[in-house]
Amino acid sequence: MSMLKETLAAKIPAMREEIRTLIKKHGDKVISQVTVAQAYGGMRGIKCMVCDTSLVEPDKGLIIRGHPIIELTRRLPEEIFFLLCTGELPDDAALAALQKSLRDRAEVPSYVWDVLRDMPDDSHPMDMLDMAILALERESVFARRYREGMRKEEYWEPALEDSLRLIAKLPALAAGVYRIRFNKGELLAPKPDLDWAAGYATMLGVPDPDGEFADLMRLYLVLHCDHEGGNVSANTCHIVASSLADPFYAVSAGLSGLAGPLHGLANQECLRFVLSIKDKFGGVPSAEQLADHCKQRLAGGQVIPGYGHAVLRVTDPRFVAFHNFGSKVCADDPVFQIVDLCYKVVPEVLKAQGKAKNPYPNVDGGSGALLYHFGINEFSYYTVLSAVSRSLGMLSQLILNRAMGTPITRPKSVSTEWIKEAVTV
Ligand code: NMX
Ligand code: MLT
Repeated sequence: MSMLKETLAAKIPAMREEIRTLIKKHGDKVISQVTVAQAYGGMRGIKCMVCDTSLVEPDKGLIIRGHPIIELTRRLPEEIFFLLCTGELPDDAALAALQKSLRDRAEVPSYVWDVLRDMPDDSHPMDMLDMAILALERESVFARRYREGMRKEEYWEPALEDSLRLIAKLPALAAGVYRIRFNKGELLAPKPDLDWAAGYATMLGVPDPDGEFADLMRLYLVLHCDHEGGNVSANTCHIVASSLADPFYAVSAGLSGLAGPLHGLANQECLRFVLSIKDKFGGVPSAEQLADHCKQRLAGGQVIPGYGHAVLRVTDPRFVAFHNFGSKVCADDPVFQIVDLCYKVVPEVLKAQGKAKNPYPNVDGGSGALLYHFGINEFSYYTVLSAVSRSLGMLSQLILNRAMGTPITRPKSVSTEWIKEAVTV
């Protein structure tokens, strides 16, 4: 087993003790309060859950274990998974051990391919990925060990094993979804000598003579990995796993949340929006034309995909990282140029409308243009790429929650009648 397990095993007793002491000494201290508007408004801003893997600062963006995301863009996703789980970046030996653990678990059972091939031709790629993960649930070591009667302190170990099994298979599963759904021919064999993201790039079958597509995949899988605990997918995964449903069930549930257009599906919607602009104006419009187009869209009651955020109040650093990549590899591509023009125009349009609390681009504002540049023009596939990455965050949060003995989630709901009475006393 990898040094990841040993590192976690060494840290978990102190982490448990720290939390036990905190609750014992300060369990009755208030850290947040809830207003009526928050109870009706998506619980925005209420501090009522703990996530140690990462933090989203409204004015800074994603910070993973103390590292701003923009400083991690040259790392491999496997390194980020180690960091999310343990708070440390792996050294060369720990990275190699983790990569070997993934390679050893990468084979996808043939029944999963049968399930995917039997699905209707027009299935959304996210349906297919979800279905594949659910089909794999029968492989869960956590579920088996639970049935056999494992001790609570041991929960994190099979949770880690299931997580490694799932992460190991995700590149092949996701690439298989692409090739089956879009009739790309035979499945391509994984190359064992490649890192996780480059292996995925190869299995997709995208021509990549100079390795730029593999670089994009590494960046993509790092940037989408985690966004603290309250976003829809992480929160959903957390709640489902709190019932001790195993990691396959929990990740599949989280990814169903990611498939919503206000969350992970925004990247497909965003490219659809950018391409519709290209079609309408026969290329890159003027700034004035683009502003008018956006105003019309807002007047029609539609959102501008790829802009706004529930927590961030600045340009998402993940957008900046994608934009920097695009400026290097495809500055002349008109699709990227429209993304670039949106970056200059849309914030002013949203500010003038005065509704969105954050008028700046989020992670999905530009990534689709880069995938399109490399020939992945089936944009219903884009959320699958985010899903592969986001599984790293969901699973690291899950492993830590099982290690800390986090109980089943069960907040109290109240009725509108109850609120009316509460506010009139
Ligand atoms: N375009 C138009 N209107 C917007 C936008 C936008 N991009 N963002 C927010 N608003 C509106 C929002 O619909 C709401 O309107 P109303 O009062 O009529 O309901 C108002 O502004 C206030 O919303 P906020 O409090 O600023 O945003 P909220 O926290 O509720 O939602 C998002 C956050 C991300 C769901 C929202 O900004 C949005 O719908 N953005 C477009 C979709 C998108 O890009 N989602 C991807 C997010 C990133 N991800 O990976 O998940
Ligand atoms: C995310 O990456 O999950 C999104 O930015 C949404 C969020 O954080 O709420």
